[in-house]
Amino acid sequence: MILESIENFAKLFLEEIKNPIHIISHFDTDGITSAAILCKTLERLNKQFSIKIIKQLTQTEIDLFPKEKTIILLDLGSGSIDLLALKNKIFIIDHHEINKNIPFNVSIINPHLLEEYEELCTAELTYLFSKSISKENKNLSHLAIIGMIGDTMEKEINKTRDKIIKEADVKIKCGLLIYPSTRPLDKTLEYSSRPFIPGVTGDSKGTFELLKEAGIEKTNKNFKTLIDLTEEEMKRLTTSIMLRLSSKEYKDYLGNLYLIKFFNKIEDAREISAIINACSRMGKSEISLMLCLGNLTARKKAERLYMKYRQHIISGLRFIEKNEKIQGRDYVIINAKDKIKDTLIGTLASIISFSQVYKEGTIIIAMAYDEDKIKISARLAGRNKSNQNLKEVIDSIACAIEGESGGHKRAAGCTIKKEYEDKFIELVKKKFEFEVVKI
Ligand SMILES: [Mn+2]
Repeated sequence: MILESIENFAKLFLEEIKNPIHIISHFDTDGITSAAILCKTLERLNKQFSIKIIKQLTQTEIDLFPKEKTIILLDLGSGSIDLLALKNKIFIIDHHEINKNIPFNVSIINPHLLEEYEELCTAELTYLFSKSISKENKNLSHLAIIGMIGDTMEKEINKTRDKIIKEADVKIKCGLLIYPSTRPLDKTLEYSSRPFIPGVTGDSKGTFELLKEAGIEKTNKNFKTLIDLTEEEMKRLTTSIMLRLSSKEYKDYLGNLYLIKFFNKIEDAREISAIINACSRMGKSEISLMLCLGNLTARKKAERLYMKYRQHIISGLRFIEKNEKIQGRDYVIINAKDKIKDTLIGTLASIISFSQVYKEGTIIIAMAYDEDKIKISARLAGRNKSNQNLKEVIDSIACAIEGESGGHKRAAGCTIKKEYEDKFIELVKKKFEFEVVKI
């Protein structure tokens, strides 16, 4: 089903290929890996193209489409499909929800439009597209895996995904989802914040005790990495860590590690995904793209950026901790203004929602400036208990002040104009104080 529509889509695309091509892709891991697959595919067809990586497909971006080129959108476009009735021929590969009125100038691959829905990310779809153009592109499958991990889809393995995993020669290792899995274990455990392991995180003595208890010893100068552990060692380590976590918690940290070949080394796909994501969020998507294309200089730059990114996250958390917040009974508003990058505010809100700073069910609203706009992220603290639907809340507030919003029940966000900063805060307060009265 899906392969058939991808083949038709590829046929249409190849007919257009004499025209100059402009790729526009989303800046997260899925978007970047998709763009890398398409770049390689076009390169192998000896086809010239231009490319732009963006945070969001806004009307301003659409107005900037080069008029004479064929456009291909990756991991974008479904949400704004009604704005795309243009003179350009537009191709879209995407997996976000979509209404069914597709303009005449648009050809699209989106699993939601198929009779039989199968969950696939854009990198996987782009890979299937690329492979239908040439079998030679099979060696791009590892990029599809990184994209899939980036969109956290590894818990659901469907038929098509299973095939891609096999083609990518992924080694799947069952065990602990502690991270990074390719660094010596003592460091990995000591710096582990998700999960926070009592007596181990931030405690080097405690870390050595745990490793001793699990019977893991130094080989040569260093401890083994998580991915190098034997099955037996993994079992013992898992037991020792589980004993220190609550039962509710530990289920989240058991799962599959996806080991792929990247730059001729075995790597944890999550780690590569985190590096790509970090570069983009630091405003350097071109480096994440070059990294996916196998560029060595980009790899070095990317590692440095990744370190810098983690420092930004830590200082962002510190900033939030130290500065004044607007605190209601069931919500907290963190207005970071220009002190935190707009591309990091969502990640920070997520980290805070997972920590135990706010009681279960508290609504965390974090705001940061993005030029003349404000990026807002909303998260629910704790795990799964609250019935609050954040998307509905944010949609209704954004709608009242000409904002653009999106997301789902537990994590939502919007962008508003800066002039509505106070108005937004006022609306949030009104909304929740009203709800308290209602109860
Ligand atoms: Mn995606």
